[in-house]
Amino acid sequence: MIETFDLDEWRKKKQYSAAGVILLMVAIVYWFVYERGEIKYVFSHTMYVPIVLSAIFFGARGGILIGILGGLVLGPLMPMDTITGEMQNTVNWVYRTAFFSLIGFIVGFASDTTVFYIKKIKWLAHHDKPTGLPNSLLMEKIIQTLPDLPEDSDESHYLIGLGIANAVEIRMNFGSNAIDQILSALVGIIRNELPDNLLICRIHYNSLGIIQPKTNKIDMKRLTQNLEKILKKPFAFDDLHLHCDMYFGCVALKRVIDEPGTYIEKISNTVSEAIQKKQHKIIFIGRENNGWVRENIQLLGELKHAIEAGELTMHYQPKVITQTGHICGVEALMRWHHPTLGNIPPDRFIPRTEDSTLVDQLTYFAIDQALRQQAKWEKNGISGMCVSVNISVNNFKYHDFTDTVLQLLDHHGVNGKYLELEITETLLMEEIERNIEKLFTLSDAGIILSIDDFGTGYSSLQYLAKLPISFIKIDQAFILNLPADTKSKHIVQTTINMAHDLGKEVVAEGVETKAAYDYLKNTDCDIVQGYYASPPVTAGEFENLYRQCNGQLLNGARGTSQRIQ
Ligand code: G
Ligand code: G
Ligand code: MN
Repeated sequence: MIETFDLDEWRKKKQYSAAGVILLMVAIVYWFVYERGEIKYVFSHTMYVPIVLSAIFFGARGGILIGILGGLVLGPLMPMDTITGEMQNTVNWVYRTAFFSLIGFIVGFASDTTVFYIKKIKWLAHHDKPTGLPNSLLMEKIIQTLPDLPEDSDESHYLIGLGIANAVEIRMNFGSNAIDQILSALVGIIRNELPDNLLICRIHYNSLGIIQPKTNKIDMKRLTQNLEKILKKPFAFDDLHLHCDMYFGCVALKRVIDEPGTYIEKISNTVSEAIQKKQHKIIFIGRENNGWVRENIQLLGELKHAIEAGELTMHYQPKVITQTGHICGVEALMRWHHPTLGNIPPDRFIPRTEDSTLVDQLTYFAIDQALRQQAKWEKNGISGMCVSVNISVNNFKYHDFTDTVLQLLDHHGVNGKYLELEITETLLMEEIERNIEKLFTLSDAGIILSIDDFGTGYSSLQYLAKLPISFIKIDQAFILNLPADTKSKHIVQTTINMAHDLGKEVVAEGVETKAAYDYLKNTDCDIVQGYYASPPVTAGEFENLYRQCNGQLLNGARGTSQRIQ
């Protein structure tokens, strides 16, 4: 923040010395006028200097006081003419005194008003008006003053962020002052029920920031448990009791190392994450993971450039028809080779991108590359490859997503049946109603749709039957331990039966061993994908692989299977 000149502080600091100087000046003016020998002339006007000074430093009252004092000093005791000893008329000095006081008052009033507004602006810059709480700027300043704690101490400073997840809903239905009132009520409860060394601030319209300095883990646990209880209560707004979905995120630190401004960002991020995952969250900031927020945001910032600079590429993992061992398609998986950070694993940037507005560009890139590759293979004699691309439900939030996909098919001259879109189970089911129509538009164009990571979320069987989904991809977690793990076997078997009953096919992901492959073959799993057949490889490597095995990657004969390569 830019520090501006603060009249109020300056006044307070200088008041003692100013008082001395002013009185001295009054005396000097008296002496000066007396020495000049006559009050008739202009010299008496010099008295305005101490009057104005006093008004600036002490306000209207100071101005009037020195006005009167100055008037009296130059008043009855000061002769009109020191040589002749002629005295002043009373009206003369009384009028002058009144005038001095008036000027003192006017200047003092102006000075007081300025100070009042400076104080107000200063307060507003550091506080939230509706709740009167310190704002994020002041909170950040307070954080910067937290003392360092030893690394091995069991105490930390805790920065808690607390957000209302359904704030938009509340604001739309009850107006924005509902949020102000709820937060004020919450602050009241926190002050009553939690330790009183907490410093509470408002960091966004829907969230509070709380500083709990120097606390050990046990006390902090108790505090978060109490906070959880408090957050479950309904909050009063006018005569109503409103339910707020509130989540908190907590940042623990031993010492303040970051540049100012970054802690509020960290708190906001943990709150957002807590809201998104619908669970309270605690993270620890030590020296080693200090840069995580910044790095994440920076990565996102670089992603657009990375797409243009060709740092992103697609790798392809073959999918194999279980019974014959023939390659029927590939899953396109994104890889980022960063010029300084090296290979960045997809889990480091994809989930963040999927939640950001960059998701449409990322998916556009993936589909564009995959279709270009498909067309190229088709031309080079590797025909009938269905390329699947992972998409996010957030893609559907862009209203032109389906049109864009259809245009891309058209642009590359690829038939819709050679493009498969994989959507994770959890995300698909969460927002199904909104996206159903779009799924049908895609499937009407011949595009294959599949549910990814099946078994990790909760699918509605009703939707599963109704949706134009062709494939169910069983999550790796259930495949990796086949055939040893009985539970996995039950789940896989049940899923396959159910999918077949619904007229859908099953893909097993994460097939790493011959034993798993054999098991899947005997349970009528339709397609397998995994390291046993091949890891994800570059387009060129895939071409070589395909040609070497003539499209048959595994030996499909029942009971005698073996990798052909
Ligand atoms: O190889 P693997 O580490 O590639 O992939 C990790 C995760 O990233 C998987 O869950 C996969 O679905 C996802 N992923 C890989 N490539 C893409 C992509 O192009 N788009 C999207 N949305 N997700 C991808
Ligand atoms: O979520 P999705 O199914 O899109 O993710 C595919 C992920 O699984 C990719 O990260 C890919 O590299 C990885 N993968 C592919 N085959 C295997 C395998 O056989 N074993 C393991 N552990 N991972 C695999
Ligand atoms: Mn996938």
